[in-house]
Amino acid sequence: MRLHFTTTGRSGIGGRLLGRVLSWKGDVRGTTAIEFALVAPILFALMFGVLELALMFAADRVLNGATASAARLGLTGHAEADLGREATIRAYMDRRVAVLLDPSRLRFEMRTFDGFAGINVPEPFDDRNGNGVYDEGEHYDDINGNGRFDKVVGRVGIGGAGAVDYYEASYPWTFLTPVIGRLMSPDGVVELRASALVQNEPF
Ligand SMILES: [Ca+2]
Ligand SMILES: [Ca+2]
Repeated sequence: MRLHFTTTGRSGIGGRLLGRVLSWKGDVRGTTAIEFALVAPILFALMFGVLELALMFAADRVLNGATASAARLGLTGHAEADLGREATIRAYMDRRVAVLLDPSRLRFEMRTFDGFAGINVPEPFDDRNGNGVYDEGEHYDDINGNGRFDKVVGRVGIGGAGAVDYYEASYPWTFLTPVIGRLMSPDGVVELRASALVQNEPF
């Protein structure tokens, strides 16, 4: 941003102002510093934002991969010594996500069904707008008592041999870069989600 003026006289307030502007024009180093000071915060915010977006997509892949692997571990009936099957799966899940996520903020739930029938049964809800799906604000019966609406109910926990088990993970990814975070969601938090449905082996 360089200022170029041509003038024939510098009388009065306008002239004095013009004189100052012209004297600033001569100091190129100062202008460059001001330009950098103005542009740098935007540039750094963009750089961090792009980095955070890339991290979020990587975290999403980690969450999906971990959930699929946890479900595969679950269907084999494997349990570590001193741990039950469920605790073994939870510990495995925590280890897998820890590369990019904070396991203490991870929500990981397991539900079980006797067979594939009934897996698409949601908690009963009052479909006020008649669109056939649950929408935020519609009343629902919290059958499994977890404080939120579930598209898949089932019994809490995992089942034995031959049972159909459903694994669901979610993680609140919080953006540190305000502008990019606001673009993604009003509060700068994006809920990453992953789920897996498997039938247990006859272990
Ligand atoms: Ca609805
Ligand atoms: Ca519920």
